[in-house]
Amino acid sequence: MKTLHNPHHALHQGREEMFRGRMVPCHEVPARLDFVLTELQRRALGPLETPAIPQADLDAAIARVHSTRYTDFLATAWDEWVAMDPANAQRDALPSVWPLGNQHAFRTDVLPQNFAARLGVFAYDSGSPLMAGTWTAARGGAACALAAAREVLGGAASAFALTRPPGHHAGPDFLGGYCFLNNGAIAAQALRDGGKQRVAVLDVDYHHGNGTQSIFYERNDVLTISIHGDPATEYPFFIGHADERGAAAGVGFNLNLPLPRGSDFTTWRAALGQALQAVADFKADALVVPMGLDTFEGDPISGFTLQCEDYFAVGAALASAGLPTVFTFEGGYAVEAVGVNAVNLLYGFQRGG
Ligand code: SP5
Ligand code: ZN
Repeated sequence: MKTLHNPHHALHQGREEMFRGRMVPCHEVPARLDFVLTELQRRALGPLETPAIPQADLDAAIARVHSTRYTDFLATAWDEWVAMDPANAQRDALPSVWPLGNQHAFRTDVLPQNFAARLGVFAYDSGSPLMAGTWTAARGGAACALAAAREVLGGAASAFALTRPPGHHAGPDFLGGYCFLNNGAIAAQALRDGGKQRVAVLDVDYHHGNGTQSIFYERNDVLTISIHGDPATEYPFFIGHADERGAAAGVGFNLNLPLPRGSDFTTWRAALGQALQAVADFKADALVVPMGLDTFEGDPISGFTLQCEDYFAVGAALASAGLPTVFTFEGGYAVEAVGVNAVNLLYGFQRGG
């Protein structure tokens, strides 16, 4: 399996995130990717490359899943943050005011001139700091996702987009959950545009893949599935319940499998079986796996109890779908273990189901 990794990832390096009224060190750190890369080298899973994608192709692929209003905002966000106050150059940008949902009569059709307010229109939490290199890093990640999709379209059995910041919480026009551009959605759409008729996205991160769900919610050509901590107690809290089945043409093409905090691998694996049955029923011809490793017992912000060895079985089960597969790198915050866990999963996949 070829890995496409993002040479710009470390340009995104948040200092602190807001947690319950105070600032705490960021969990989503550059070392996460470095541990995966080192482990990939050590165990020789396959070639390691950086993507070679023309800028115009990249822009087009991003525009297939994100609104221009949102990407225009991201492209200039840092400069506008600093323009508010030169002292802002020393601090990451975080929102502190939000319009809530439209049912509250707060308007988002008219963008405020005040940048901090505009940030609140496009961000749904205060845990996802944005800095000078965020846009470059996020674009570099989208290029990995597109390059991985092209690998598979070119006939490869699988490819891995190893990038951060992660993507699965980013929606058509919003950031959050450490995510800015939805790499898994970009890969899924690129697979569709490259000729795959039915693409399944099976999100195995601890947290619900709300961004991906939102992007494809009204579509029947992309099946979105997520196995995650029950939003009743777990982030992102306001979405990810089992009764969200899709809308309009997409009714029946979204499947949420929330599990209680504390669930072990036996429980998790049963949900994976259900997810794979849905992929088979859908008759998908390609698969995208937003691969979070925050289901690991040692994860500092999550609540499942998977062990390092369990990831081999996860990979093997995913391989049993028998589909060309793109993996993206999502969460996983037990930094020293994330490389081993990621490569165990990919090895399990490569060995076959
Ligand atoms: C991609 C991904 O896994 N995003 C997860 C975003 C979770 N954001 C909220 C996490 C709250 C962390 N709480 C910190 C506790 C410090 N002791
Ligand atoms: Zn996560």
